[in-house]
Amino acid sequence: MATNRTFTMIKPDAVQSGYIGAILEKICSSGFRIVAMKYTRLSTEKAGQFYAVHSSRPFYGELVDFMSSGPIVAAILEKENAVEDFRKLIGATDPSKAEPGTIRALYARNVGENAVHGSDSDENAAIEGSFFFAGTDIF
Ligand code: IDP
Ligand code: MG
Repeated sequence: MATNRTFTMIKPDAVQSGYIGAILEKICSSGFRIVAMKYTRLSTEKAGQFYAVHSSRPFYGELVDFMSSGPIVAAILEKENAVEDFRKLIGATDPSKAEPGTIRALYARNVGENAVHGSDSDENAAIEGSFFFAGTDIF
C-alpha cells in the first residue's frame, strides 16, 4: 500500500557545511510537511544497524564511519507520493549524475558524502522512521 510519508536525514557533510537551513527550506517549499524531526548523532553501532542492508557492499565501513562522524538531522516528511517525489527532489546518489537543482546536485560533495538520505520504498520509510521516532514524537 502506498503511503504519504518518507524518511530523510541531512547527513554529516551537509550539517558541517552549514546547509541545514537551505535544505529544510527546499524540502518545505517543495510541498513536504515535517511530521517529526530530531538533531542527533549516530553511534557507529547505530549507523551500522541503519545501513545493515549494505553490509556486504565495499563502501559499508566508509559509510558507517561517515554517518557517525558528526551530527545529523533526521526527519519524517509527509506529502502525497512522498517516497518517489522525495527521491526526485534529492537526485541521484552520485551528485555528478544528479539533475541540476536537486538537493544532491546543489549540496553534496561526492557519492559517499551526498548531503541527504531518502527512503527507497514505503516499507523502508516506515522502518527507518521508527528507527528514530516513537509514535508520540510524530505530529
Ligand atoms: P541512496 O542513498 O541514493 O539510496 P544507496 O545505494 O542506498 O544510495 O547507498 C546508501 C549510501 O551509501 C549512499 O547515499 C552513499 O552515502 C553511500 N554510497 C553509495 N554508493 C557509494 C560508493 O560507491 N562509494 C561510497 N559510498 C557510497
Ligand atoms: Mg538507498
